[in-house]
Amino acid sequence: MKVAILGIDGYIGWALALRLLRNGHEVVGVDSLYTRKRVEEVHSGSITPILDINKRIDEASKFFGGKINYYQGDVNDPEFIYHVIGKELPDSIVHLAEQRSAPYSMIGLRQARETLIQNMGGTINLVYAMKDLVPKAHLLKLGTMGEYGTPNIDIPEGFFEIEYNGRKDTLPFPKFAGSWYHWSKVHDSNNLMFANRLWGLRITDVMQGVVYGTRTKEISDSGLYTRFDIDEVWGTALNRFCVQAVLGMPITAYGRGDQRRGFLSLEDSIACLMLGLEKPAGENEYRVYNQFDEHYSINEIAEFVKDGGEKILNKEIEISHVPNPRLEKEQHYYNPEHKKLRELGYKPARNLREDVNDIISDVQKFSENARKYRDRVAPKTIWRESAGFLN
Ligand code: USQ
Repeated sequence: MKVAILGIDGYIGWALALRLLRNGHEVVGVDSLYTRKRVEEVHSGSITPILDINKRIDEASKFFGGKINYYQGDVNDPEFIYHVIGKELPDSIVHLAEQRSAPYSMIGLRQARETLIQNMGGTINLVYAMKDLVPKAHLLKLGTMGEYGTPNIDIPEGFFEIEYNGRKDTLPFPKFAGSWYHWSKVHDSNNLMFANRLWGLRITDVMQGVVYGTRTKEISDSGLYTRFDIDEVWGTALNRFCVQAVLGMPITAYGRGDQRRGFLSLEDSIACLMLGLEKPAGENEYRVYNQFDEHYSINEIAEFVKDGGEKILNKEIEISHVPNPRLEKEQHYYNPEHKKLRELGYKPARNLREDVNDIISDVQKFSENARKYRDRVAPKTIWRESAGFLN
């Protein structure tokens, strides 16, 4: 299968490229390198060593065989994306080329606009390019569990049956996101649904939970690390907590810490994406997967890191309930369905509690780098103080 990965230089894109190469697929890689630039913009960086894009692609081919045809450019540029899709005619396209940080989108108007315009612009370009050039190809698009928010009822996988004033219908489940970033994904989902109705494009819209970890089988074998961010803008909860433990900083549970999220390891995320590619949406099908392994509260994962970290690091680890910089419920009902991937054959290989130990050992290896960004770890981006045009 020929797979185009848009966003190949990112946390998930890179790990997926290695898996596809190892399994003998043809890989086309596309990236604008904006994540590298935007992480630098907040004076931070990946603590795992990541090579220059061309070098890391050469190394991957040396290690796993195969070749990645790489194109540097912006999915938000229609001419560029038409050129790549028209030249390569991929069987499947994985769209990861979006601004993926909720805090980044909340820094101010410029970042909010960048996020909304970049994300929605890229997706609309892509569906037009697909209908014109590869109408039978399968699109696997990364959305987020955060599109649903935390309603006081069960969350289905995309659609639900509803009865209102005595009449019934099956409708998209209402979305209630909590950042401009998460809303950009909601808008994308709406646009994908419409593109599917218009042209019958085959689409899998993945509502993915928070991904954690440093390793996949390929990364452990090759040492070709994917990026690992730790700062308050680009780092995510469990990864950050492990770094805080190693650096001897208190674990920052925002607010009460009873907010719950779906989590899955990088290894399991790649396994799910591979399954979605190998068992694609059918003709005319738009399907939605809720992609996570288990849900935990922030307090629970903070406790796992404290327990695991105290044993490995042989020191006391503090959990600190800092004022919540975000706009989110800190105590709520949470019961999202996640059956469809399991029905396709997904079996989680990893376990969050055990993975904490691996992440801590890897972070220890790169603790010099982590120390460089120590002053970027504490939360500073406050949702209600997002800067406007006049700031
Ligand atoms: N949190 C803390 N302390 C921290 C960092 C985060 O308590 O130091 C809490 C947040 O308040 C939030 C939860 O952890 O309740 C998750 O925050 P996060 O920063 O780990 O993740 P989030 O901003 O939601 O975004 C991340 C990825 C995004 C992906 C999303 C999946 O950056 O690309 O779409 O996870 S989900 O959260 O399911 O929407």
